[in-house]
Order: sequence, then structure tokens, then C-alpha cells
Amino acid sequence: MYTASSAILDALTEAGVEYLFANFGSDHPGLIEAIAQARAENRPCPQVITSPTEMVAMSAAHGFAQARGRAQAVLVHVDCGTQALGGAVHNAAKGRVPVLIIAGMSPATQEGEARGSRNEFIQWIQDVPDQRGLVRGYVRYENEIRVGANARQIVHRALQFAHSAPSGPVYVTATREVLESEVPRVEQDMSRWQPLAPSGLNPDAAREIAGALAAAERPLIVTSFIGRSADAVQELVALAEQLGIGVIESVPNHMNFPTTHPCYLGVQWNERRQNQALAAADLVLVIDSDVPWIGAVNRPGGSARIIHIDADPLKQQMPLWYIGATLQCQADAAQALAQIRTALGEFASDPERVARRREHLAKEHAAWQRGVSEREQPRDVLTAEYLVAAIRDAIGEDAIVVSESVTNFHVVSQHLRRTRPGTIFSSGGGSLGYNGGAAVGVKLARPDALVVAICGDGSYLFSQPSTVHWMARAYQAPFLHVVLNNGGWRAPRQAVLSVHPDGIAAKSPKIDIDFPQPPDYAGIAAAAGGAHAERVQSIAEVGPALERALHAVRVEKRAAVIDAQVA
Ligand SMILES: Cc1ncc(C[n+]2csc(CCOP(=O)(O)OP(=O)(O)O)c2C)c(N)n1
Ligand SMILES: [Mg+2]
Repeated sequence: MYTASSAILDALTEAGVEYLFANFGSDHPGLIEAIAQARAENRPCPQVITSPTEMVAMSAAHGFAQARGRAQAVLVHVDCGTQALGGAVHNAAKGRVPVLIIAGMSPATQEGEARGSRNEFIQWIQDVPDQRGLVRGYVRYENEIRVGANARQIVHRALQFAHSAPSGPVYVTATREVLESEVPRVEQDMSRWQPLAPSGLNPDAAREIAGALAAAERPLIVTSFIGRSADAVQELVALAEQLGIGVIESVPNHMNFPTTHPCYLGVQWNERRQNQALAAADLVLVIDSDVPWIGAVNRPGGSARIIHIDADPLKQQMPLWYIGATLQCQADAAQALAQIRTALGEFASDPERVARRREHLAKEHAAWQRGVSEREQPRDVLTAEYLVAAIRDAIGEDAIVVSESVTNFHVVSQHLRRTRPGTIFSSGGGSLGYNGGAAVGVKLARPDALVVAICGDGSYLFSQPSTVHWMARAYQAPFLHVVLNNGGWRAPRQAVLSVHPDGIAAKSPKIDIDFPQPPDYAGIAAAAGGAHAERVQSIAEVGPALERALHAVRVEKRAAVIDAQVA
């Protein structure tokens, strides 16, 4: 028997999808049967990763794609399973992360007209008017496979969207009868299903940008996710060095620029102050950023020229967006930067100006580094800065870090001092709970790497740690999980203080955001997945706890959770 379900599995295999993060239901007998058949016949099939909750499945596929650049498949149950993906779909959409989501639909017949017809009460309850509408605002492509005969082509079309810039999640559904339908086996020629070739700048724009960069006195580049491509990072480093251009990261979700490089001028998150490098720039080139600055508190000077390059410069999914750029270009960052460097050949270089800029940058960079080193010095209490610095020294430059550190995002970015592309990721979205699933996905993608998740205590609970640590053990994906335990949700407190600094809430000790009786965070993981559990409260405990935890991950091959009570 060869069904549409078999065709979908074959499509995934021929597209190079390794994992199917699956949460099965009554809509999936066709797929479960096809998987069993493939195994019985020794035919290739993606490895099924049973995922007890959908948000973790989706976050794992998210982490995998960040680490390896390829979409994996997430299989969920009808409308309910789609809803349970929850904010993880938002995260993949905002983070431009390719993931193929496949969902069943309630059977379309009720009198046994076709195999798969309704035979359980729930199939009436789960028949909803617009299942695809649940994710329509977030996916790059959504479709129902209406006839099994072209199931394979629809999977490939969906993946083509997922991998074409701006990449992102895609959603494909099919009724139970379609998943059961017998179809001819039609192999696909994958050379005909490639993503769009990345596009470059038009030559006039490349020349204009090169000329502006060469002529500026204080040019500055702002980026958030150019590090999605290691090639683009290399191009950025080369351009910054060649001309003496400063680089700052704004709400980064990748390693965008080596933080030890003299052109690196630091990172900005939600700090409520003006960034001096941004204020001093006469030319600001924004490449690959959704939020290059928060204009109400921090912005370029009024006379600075702003140029913007992005695969999606209009931010088609963001209703309100503008940064005052006088030149906006839709282009792949690596290509655009290479073109700009080539175009620079047309402009006479001014070695004195470049030397001046480099000297200025070296001073600014050294001052930034001094500030970072000073903040991570030991204090009476355990600070997040000290802890992150200790983690950095313990894990080395190649470890891959997943960060969902919320009000400590800037601390993690600054003190981990990453230097290599692909060694730090954040979700790119705003739906908390990505961290644990993402770490499992990164570990599956890079089995030889040390993987570390750093998250807030609130974000730890959002990530559904019992599922995460069950999966980490079940699928040999051990990682180090560090919880920055500051007693609850600090972000909403900061938000209320920023809007009502003199309000009643600002003076109230209790505004319902603290966790006065916190759970045993590390114990949850120990119970669910046999993780090594640690709790640290003081500076003296940090080093030994990290050593034991890393031993558990590296040698015993089991996850470790450190619940760190930070000031
Ligand atoms: C799914 C989801 N629910 C709620 C929020 C709103 N929210 C933003 S930050 C935050 C608290 C996060 O707490 P924690 O991870 O401990 O970080 P902290 O604020 O303490 O640094 C909440 C609830 C969100 N971003 N995502
Ligand atoms: Mg917290």
C-alpha cells in the first residue's frame, strides 16, 4: 500500500528532513501506518521524535533550523494541536526560521464513504471553520493537501517557501481520508524544488552605499541577525575592517560580529538611555534588523543619513514600522556586502580618514570592554554578570548557547563575548518558552557540540521543562540548562515602572509578579528526565556547580540544570 501519507514521508526524506517532531492524534493513522510500513520495509523515513507537548516540538525544530539552516517537520493534531503550538509559531515567524508544520484535519465524511471516515465522537468536535486561519498571520505559506496524488509536490512547494528569504514557518494540512488515499509513487527531482536564489543590490544602490560609507566621518552599522549567515558575518568583518566602521548589535538573536573585534561597539536591548555611538554617527547602515533602536529613548542624530538593507525591508508582517531611511534595499546581506566592497574600488580611498576612524573605534571598543570586565567582578551577592562570565569561561568559544534571559538578555550578550557565528541564538520572537525545546533541537542538529540554555525563571516554566527534559533523555540530547532565578517576572515590573514611575504599583511591594514559593526548578528536570540538579546562591558555589554540571553533560551524557539565585 502506498498512500498520501507514504508520499509525504518520502517527500520529507528526499528534501533532507531528518526529524519529525510528532504529537500524534486520531487524525494520523495514515501517517503512523506509513511510518511503520517504511520501517518494516527498511525504507528511509525521518526519525520520529515523540514530543509530549507541541510548543516544545516546534521550539526544537526552531533550534535545529537555527543550528543547521534546514527546516524539520512538526506533526500536530488538527486544530487543537495547532493551537497548542502556541507562541512557538510566532517565534519562528518573527525569527525567520524555516519549519514545516503538518496537521491533520477532521475526516470529511461520516458514513464510511472512504477509508478514514469519522468513527470517533471527537471528529465532530474538532471540525472547525478555518483551521488554517489559526496560523495564517504567521506562516509564509499554508495549504490543504486536497488530493493525495500531489501531496509530495505540496510538501516541496511549502519547503520552497520556508527556505526562501525571508524564510519562516509553513503549514500544510490534510483530512484523514486524504492521508489514507492510495496514490502513485512519483519521485521528485529535487533540483526543481530549490529555494529562491538570494538576491543582491541593484548596482546603483551598491555604488551609492559604497560612496556614502567611504565619505562618512563616523559610519556605523547596526544589525540584529546578519549572523544567520556565517558568510555575511565574514563580509561584515571585512567591510568594517577595510573602512574602519563601528558595529553595534541591537536586540541580537545571532552571533553577528566577533565581540572581541576592535570595530565592535557593543549591544543594546531595552536600556533606557541614548547609545553614544548611534548619536555620534553621521551615516547609519542598518542591515538585517527588526528593531535597530527604540526611537523614544535612543536614536541616530537628526542629520545622520540612514540606509537600510534587509531581505524584507518593508517588514511586511509589521503594521507599524519606519526608521527614516533614505535608501531601502531588498537584498541578501552577504551578497549586498560583497557588492559594496567591490563598488568601493570606484572611490578614492582616504587612508587618513580610515586611520582616524580606526583609532577612534579602538578606543571606544577598549572602553566598552573595560566596562564589561568591571561589571563581571565578584560582588557580595551573586550577580548575573558574574555568573554569565563564569559560564563563558567554563564552556569555551565553540559551545552553542540558547538565550531566553529577558531582563538579563543584555547581560548574556555582553558577558558571553561570543566570537564565532552560530554560537548563540535567541528565538527572534517574543513568546516565552523557546529555550528548553530549542536546546534539544540544537543538540540534535549538532550532536558533538556542548549546548547551553540560559533562561529566566519565568521562561524556564514557560518552556515546559518536564517535556523538555523527558525528550532530552529519551533522544540523547543532553544540555546544560541555567536558570537565572530572580524570584519571578522582573520584566513586567520594569514595564510598569517605565510607564508609571510614580504610580501606586511602583510603591507596592506586591504586584503579582513574584514567585514567593518557587518550584524546585532543577528538581523538575531531575524527575522528568534524570537530569543532574544543582542550586547555587553564592559566588563560591558557582565554579564547583558548573564543574559538576558539565561533567554530567559531557561525561554522563545527561542534562544538568543549575537553578542560580541571582540578584
Ligand atoms: C508566552 C508569553 N507570555 C507572557 C509574556 C509576557 N512576559 C514578558 S517577560 C515576562 C516575565 C519573564 O520572566 P523571567 O523569564 O523570569 O525573566 P525576568 O523578567 O525575570 O528577567 C512575561 C510574563 C511573554 N512574553 N510571552
Ligand atoms: Mg525572572
